Amino acid sequence: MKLERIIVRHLDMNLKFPFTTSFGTQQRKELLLLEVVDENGLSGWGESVAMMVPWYNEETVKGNWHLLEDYIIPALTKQPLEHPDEVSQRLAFIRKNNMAKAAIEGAIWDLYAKRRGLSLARALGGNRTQIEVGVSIGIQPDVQSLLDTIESHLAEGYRRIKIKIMPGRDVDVIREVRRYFPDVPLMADANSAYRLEDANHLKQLDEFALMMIEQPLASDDIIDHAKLQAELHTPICLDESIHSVQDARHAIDLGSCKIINIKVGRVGGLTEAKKIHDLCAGEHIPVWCGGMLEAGVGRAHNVAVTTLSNFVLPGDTAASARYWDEDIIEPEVTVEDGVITVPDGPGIGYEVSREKVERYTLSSKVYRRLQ
Ligand code: OSB
Ligand code: MG
Repeated sequence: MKLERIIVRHLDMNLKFPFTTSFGTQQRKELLLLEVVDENGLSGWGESVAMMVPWYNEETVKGNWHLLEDYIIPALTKQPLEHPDEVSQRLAFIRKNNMAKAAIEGAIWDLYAKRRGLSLARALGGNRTQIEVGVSIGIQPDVQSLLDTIESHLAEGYRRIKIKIMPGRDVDVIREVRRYFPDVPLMADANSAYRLEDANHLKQLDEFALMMIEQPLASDDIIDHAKLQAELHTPICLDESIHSVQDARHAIDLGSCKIINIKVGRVGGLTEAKKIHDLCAGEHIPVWCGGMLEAGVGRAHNVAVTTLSNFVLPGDTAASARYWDEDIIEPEVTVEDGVITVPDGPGIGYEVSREKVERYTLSSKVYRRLQ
């Protein structure tokens, strides 16, 4: 596989709703869309999930572009690639910057699958034809709007509800949610809003039979999470803290979590995501696929990875129409009765609409292979 051309596009899209977490509110979504073109003119697509502001991790949209232009693209166009697994090896000299690496690795995986006439799900070794999904609901202005939002998503068929929590918007809110929805599969995501000193406060959550609490403590911590897990009945799920299969092993060994949220961008790509998946399968740690408010290309990658067998809990991959008036892929990702039917066409299995991409593109740049 020779990468003849790589096109980086900077898109600006409008979310249908303001999304509020313990770190802030976002209404617009800027993202980098990556297209890699091989010697036969075939294209593979990837999406960077870095945010505009380094709230979730240290990466940003602009920072990703710098890494891609100055280090990542030159390293990958130097010599042909046989397999997408080589991408992470070739980029190992770059510390972290996992979302920038994952964006182009995803495009190369898509291209690789298309060259073989395989769906990306199959190329990864996945075998599900349908995946179960839930929805992640941001912090709402008041409890009534939260209850209304939950009700409408349940009516749409979503299989589990995740709500964002933060100090002052936690135990009382979840008590109200449980009063109205006593049996709904429910979980809470704190995005690192608490400290170990809050353990007694967080123990109050044990009475609500939550499926899990996601990333209660610091975004780089696995030590205090182990101490907290020893005090809580509610399973802890790690999101922000897991950047690699090594991190996953450490967290499992320490007892820092009972569940892992796999985000392809956070761990540097599909190859590493698969390694974490396989490790967790062997350790009887269930995994699920997180979300970063992806546009269609990133969403399609999430659908494909979720077909691996140890993705046993519903993920955050909601329908395109939940986020966007108009997504950039055709057809859009749709959810029926809480389930997405995995496309079986080559690669990601959704067509990228160049016309729609054009509409959201702020700027773009073409990089050519050095002869
Ligand atoms: O912590 O899972 C998170 C969105 C942006 C950054 C971090 C997170 C999220 C979500 C949204 O929870 C999931 C989605 O609907 O894409
Ligand atoms: Mg999270």
